[in-house]
Amino acid sequence: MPWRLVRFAMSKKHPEPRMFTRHDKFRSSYDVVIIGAGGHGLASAYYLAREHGIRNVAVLEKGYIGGGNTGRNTTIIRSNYLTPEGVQFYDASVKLWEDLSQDFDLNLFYSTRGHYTLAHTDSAMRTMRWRAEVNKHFGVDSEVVGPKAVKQAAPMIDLSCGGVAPILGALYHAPGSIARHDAVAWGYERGADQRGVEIHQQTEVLGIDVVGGKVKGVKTSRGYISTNKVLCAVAGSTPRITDMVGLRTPIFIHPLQAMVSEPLKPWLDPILVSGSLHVYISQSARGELVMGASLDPYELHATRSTLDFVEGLSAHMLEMFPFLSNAKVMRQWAGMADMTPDFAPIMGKTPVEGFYLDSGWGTWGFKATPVCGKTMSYTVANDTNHDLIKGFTLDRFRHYALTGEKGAASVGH
Ligand code: FAD
Ligand code: PYC
Repeated sequence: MPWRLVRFAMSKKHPEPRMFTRHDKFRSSYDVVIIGAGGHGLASAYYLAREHGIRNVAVLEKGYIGGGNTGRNTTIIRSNYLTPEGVQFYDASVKLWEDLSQDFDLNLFYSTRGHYTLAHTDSAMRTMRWRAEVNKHFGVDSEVVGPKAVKQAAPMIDLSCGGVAPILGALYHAPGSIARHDAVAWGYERGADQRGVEIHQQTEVLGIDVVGGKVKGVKTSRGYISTNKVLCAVAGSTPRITDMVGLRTPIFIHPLQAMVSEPLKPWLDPILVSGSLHVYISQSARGELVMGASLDPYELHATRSTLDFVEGLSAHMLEMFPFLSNAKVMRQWAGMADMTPDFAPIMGKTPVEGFYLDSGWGTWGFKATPVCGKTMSYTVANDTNHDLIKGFTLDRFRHYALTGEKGAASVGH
């Protein structure tokens, strides 16, 4: 048994170093208050401190670190989007992911697997070609491949999908990866904490003080905080916060569910997504099959999971992989996804001075965690939208200048 473990077990004098500091009181004011200790809020705090020298920052979290969608997602990282704005943004994120474990000195289990978006119809093939061309134009590694290449990458697949929806080809994206999601939150949180940022768990924001169109402070379940800058990073709860400052957005909340199987011997290297069968799958380092489907079709502000979901997903999964018929589902869960009309996020400055949005992350925001931290910290520090988020601002809805990303939203969510 390692000596450190024995010491920890036997003596109160040698406690295990904590990942971050607990603060019992607030400071009287903060330069920036961030609502939400998910990956996005914590990454923004980290880069505010590291790159902009702004350390007088509080991150307020009503639950626990990473307990929102950051700890509920299926960890797919890719940049094979459809719009120029999306491709460039997510590509910048993938580049940051590649060095993040070293950056944190913490193993994120970042694992590049290759990502196949399967096409079962002629129109799906057309969209794959479209995405491949836009991707290549911006230097992103994507190409259309035939069924043979799919079979080579995933030999256990039934290319006819039980005769229901034969696979005609796929968009292959070599950089497609997965990572350990909790560790991402912990890495950002530890890095922010070491630089003087305060993270307050069990602290719910109940109101935002706006005077003359400017942010003045935040009311919380643990008291009042003065600040002139608030960043809202509360995926799935955004409308509750925007209501506090009288801001309207076109965000609707839908549940997104997922499930994992019991651990199996490694048999699936790549990540596979099928828009027509509404399923996606990867195999984690622990051997579990991580699986998901489309959004639940109803609006719901709750993380309820359903039997219907397990039955539907399993049926389609067996069309692709009939040999899994005896595999057991180990657990299932749901998250609340804040959906926008064009399937792109809503980021940046708002008409309320000092109130910034990192929202509309729907079903696709885990992969964006590092680039959100970079771009939102810049935007908050300089009170100017970062160039990379200019296609994602709230006022695009006023001007009907949408950033239509639905064709790249994984399972055709
Ligand atoms: P969160 O991690 O949700 O953090 C927001 C935090 O705000 C929460 O911890 C919450 O408790 C807190 N909060 C809310 N209200 C308040 C308040 N009033 N006061 C204080 N704190 C508050 N994306 C991908 O890129 N790839 C995927 O494979 C993928 N799969 C997904 C699968 C599922 C099942 C789900 C649900 C989502 C998936 N996503 C995926 C989307 C991704 O998880 C999210 O977009 C991303 O995690 C959002 O991160 P965040 O930090 O903005 O939000
Ligand atoms: O954005 O790739 C993605 C994704 C997969 C599942 C949910 N989101």
